[in-house]
Amino acid sequence: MKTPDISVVIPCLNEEKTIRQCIHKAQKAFRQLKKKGEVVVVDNGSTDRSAAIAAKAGARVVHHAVRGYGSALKRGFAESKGRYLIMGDGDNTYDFSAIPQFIGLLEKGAELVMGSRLRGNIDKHAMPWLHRWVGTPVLTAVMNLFYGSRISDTNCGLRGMTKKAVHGLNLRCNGMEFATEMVIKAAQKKLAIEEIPIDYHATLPDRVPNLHTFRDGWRHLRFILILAPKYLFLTPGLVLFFFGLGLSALLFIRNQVTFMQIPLGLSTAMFANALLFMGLQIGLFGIYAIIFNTSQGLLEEDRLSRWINKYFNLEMGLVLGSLVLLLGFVLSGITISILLEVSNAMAAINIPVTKLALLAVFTVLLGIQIVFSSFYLSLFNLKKTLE
Ligand SMILES: Nc1nc2c(ncn2[C@@H]2O[C@H](COP(=O)(O)OP(=O)(O)OP(=O)(O)O)[C@@H](O)[C@H]2O)c(=O)[nH]1
Ligand SMILES: [Mg+2]
Repeated sequence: MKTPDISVVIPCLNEEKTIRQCIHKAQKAFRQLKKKGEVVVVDNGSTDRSAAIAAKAGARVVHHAVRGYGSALKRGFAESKGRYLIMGDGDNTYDFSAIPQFIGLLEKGAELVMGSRLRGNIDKHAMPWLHRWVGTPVLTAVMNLFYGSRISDTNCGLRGMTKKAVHGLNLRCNGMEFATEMVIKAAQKKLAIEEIPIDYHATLPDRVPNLHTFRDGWRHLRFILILAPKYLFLTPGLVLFFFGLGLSALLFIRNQVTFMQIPLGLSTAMFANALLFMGLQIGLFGIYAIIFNTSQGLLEEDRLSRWINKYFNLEMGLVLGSLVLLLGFVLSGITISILLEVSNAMAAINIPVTKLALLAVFTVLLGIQIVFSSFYLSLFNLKKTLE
């Protein structure tokens, strides 16, 4: 028997009312294209008649015990025989009649073809207002900014790809982050990504939605952020560091600095130094995270990560750290000698405003520290997302 050119993979969890229609539309597309195709339905422990209906409609049904959207798709891709793969949901929200357009682009050399609901037609009740105008555009914008993709609907579940490309991506997420992971890795690998506008239909009114706006939106955003240490840690860290350094240097060099007629003194100097310190701290988080990501094979190496892996080693850190410490000791020595000259060494200097400033500065620092540390620590929990 001739092996199929096209494999349509449908992850399926209790879709008995719609799965048949999805399969039929895919088969119609194969006939239209005059190509041999197969529909692989990955049943994820459905408790309804989905599997039996799918088999009767002519699909190859694969049972996969590990739950999750990504888990089902990974299995489906592994089972597929076609050179071109199409993925789409079994709830009849995506229109498989668009398959020929996807195949057309793949034949022209695209490696990943993304559907775009936002550029196509969305049925009146198909997408909640918040997803249409906030969730999807924001997540897509962040993806484009962080990973250099140029797409308009990162969450779209109707996609086409070559089998070769998808196997090279080493996709690991079992949950719905799978959809995001695919775009991140494809963009990083600089695959040829194309996009086509598609229709998006409403689900049946009695279907219980699996997607929870805030919980799932946040799950995607969190995944996008923690895999982008360059933007999450390194950039804010360097901004804080250089701002603190600049301000600190300015206050040190010039005796009288005023900002909007307010003279800047000791409290500002303390704040500037604290920012400098915190900037370094967050920048270091970025470096740890980049080394972690590449060592675990979570992300492809790029110029920055290669540079960091090359220069940031223990010996370099020890030399740099010792030099900074030495500088600190020298500055402390100078400070102590000046203090001894101008005051009684035993007298406590007690300026109330300075105390308050200290409290304020360190409360801010503590806040920043907690936010970035929790992001950093969440990297270690990434295993849960990947299993
Ligand atoms: N959520 C979820 N979907 C699964 C799973 N296994 C297979 N699927 C299928 O994956 C496809 C996408 O799931 P949907 O629940 O439609 O996800 P969605 O379109 O993001 O969200 P809503 O349609 O708004 O609930 C459907 O065909 C599901 O049947 C699973 O374990 N979890
Ligand atoms: Mg759906």
